[in-house]
Amino acid sequence: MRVPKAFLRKVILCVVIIQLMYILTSKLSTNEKSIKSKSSTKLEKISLDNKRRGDKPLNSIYFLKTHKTGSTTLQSILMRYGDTRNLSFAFKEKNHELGWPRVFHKNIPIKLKAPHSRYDIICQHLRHSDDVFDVLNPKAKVITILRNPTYNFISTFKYFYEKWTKRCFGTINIDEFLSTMENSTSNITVSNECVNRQLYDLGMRPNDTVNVIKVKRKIWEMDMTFDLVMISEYFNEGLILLKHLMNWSFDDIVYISKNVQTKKTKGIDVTYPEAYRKIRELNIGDEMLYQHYNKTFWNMINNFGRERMNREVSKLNQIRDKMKTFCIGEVVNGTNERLSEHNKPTWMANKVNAYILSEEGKHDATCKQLVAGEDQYTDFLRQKMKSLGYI
Ligand SMILES: *[C@@H]1O[C@H](CO)[C@@H](O)[C@H](O)[C@H]1NC(C)=O
Ligand SMILES: *[C@@H]1O[C@H](CO)[C@@H](O)[C@H](O)[C@H]1NC(C)=O
Ligand SMILES: *[C@@H]1O[C@H](CO)[C@@H](O)[C@H](O)[C@H]1NC(C)=O
Ligand SMILES: *[C@@H]1O[C@H](CO)[C@@H](O)[C@H](O)[C@H]1NC(C)=O
Ligand SMILES: *[C@@H]1O[C@H](CO)[C@@H](O)[C@H](O)[C@H]1NC(C)=O
Ligand SMILES: *[C@@H]1O[C@H](CO)[C@@H](O)[C@H](O)[C@H]1NC(C)=O
Ligand SMILES: CC(=O)N[C@H]1CO[C@H](CO)[C@@H](O)[C@@H]1O
Repeated sequence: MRVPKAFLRKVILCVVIIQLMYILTSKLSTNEKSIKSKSSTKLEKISLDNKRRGDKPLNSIYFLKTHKTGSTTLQSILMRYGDTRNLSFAFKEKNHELGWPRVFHKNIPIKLKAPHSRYDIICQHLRHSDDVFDVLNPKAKVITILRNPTYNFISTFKYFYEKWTKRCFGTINIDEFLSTMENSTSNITVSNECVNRQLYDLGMRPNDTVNVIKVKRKIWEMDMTFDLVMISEYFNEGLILLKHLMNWSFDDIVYISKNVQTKKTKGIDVTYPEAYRKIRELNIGDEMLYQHYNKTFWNMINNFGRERMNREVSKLNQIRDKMKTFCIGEVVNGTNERLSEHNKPTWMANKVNAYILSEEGKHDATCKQLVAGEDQYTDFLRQKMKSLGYI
């Protein structure tokens, strides 16, 4: 049987193409695998049963504090932990951040006096750079927290400086913004530093946060650096993982929510589906980041055991309920005159809630620590570090 030449050529071409594709994809997938196995080393190394470190709780931690993610609540847990144990913190002489929005530089925090040289805890707002590791206790665990980028965006829009919102979006009214986005056909271009704010806090330049390749590289670097990336939507589960990472107790992770907006960003406004699609697109870098770490997070929970997690979360909730009943008299608007100085919100007070302590709570050190405002607690700890001779 004679086979036409043209047909043979086609068959050969096909075979060659298929082989090429096979080689390419297998190469790609091994590449991916090697990146994966490499990148998961740090996150998988976490020993959630604390045998290898000799049962001692760990006292050093770097928390990269992202904006509008529930990070103030987590920060207050770390400040209380360090306060109770006289640990050292990285602070500036004044202010309550570490140079944000400038990228972190090791000369920004106040130097420690000998024999201390490296900070036990870094948990103030900063824009990440690896300089952090030059001044941090080398044994420190490294954590951060991320939130669904769409809610993070809306929350930032509503909460941040009006000047910033106006510069970025031309209006400070979220409804006006959404309704304009909804039917506008032109491409949305938002100027620098207006979107992908989580990657921005993580140290990326604004232009790079929309570059898919660079975002992937950033995620890969983070996989090598971070011991735990918490997810705001599963805050309590994250705390349980933190507790095990650090070998801390339930009492160490009890908290009272901080800086919660009185009009919380809970869901999306269904009037503007198209606008929300565009917001998601604009925050593509943060979206990739979030999807990746949501997966990692749930892998960690599966390794930990779902049942075990549920048990621990409900125990945490029981302890929190008890603590709240004991400590809190009343939840009020942040501008309420009856708030005492040490727990008055100093930032956007009219937009967040605050707590008035119960009679017993007013005389209890832990209750006072639990509700202390971010700025006041920072001032207090800085003063204490001076009196302990750390700085
Ligand atoms: C912390 O420092 C204070 C003041 O020196 C001291 O009274 C207290 O015992 C210290 N606490 C711990 C846990 O070391
Ligand atoms: C957008 O356009 C649709 C269809 O023309 C219209 O029904 C809708 O009201 C518009 N939405 C806004 C927010 O202007
Ligand atoms: C939107 O951007 C795309 C890609 O950059 C471009 O091809 C398209 O023409 C733009 N559309 C408008 C209406 O500007
Ligand atoms: C970032 O992007 C904007 C808009 O595309 C451009 O004007 C600006 O020069 C870029 N900045 C840097 C540092 O690349
Ligand atoms: C995060 O992961 C969980 C578990 O896989 C999933 O149920 C949830 O929908 C994810 N969340 C988002 C926003 O993707
Ligand atoms: C909180 O109080 C301020 C000032 O009294 C007021 O403008 C604001 O609307 C109040 N917020 C809420 C949620 O009640
Ligand atoms: C505070 C705390 O969680 N301590 C634990 C540290 O790890 C050992 C060994 O797993 C436990 O027995 C402690 O309870």
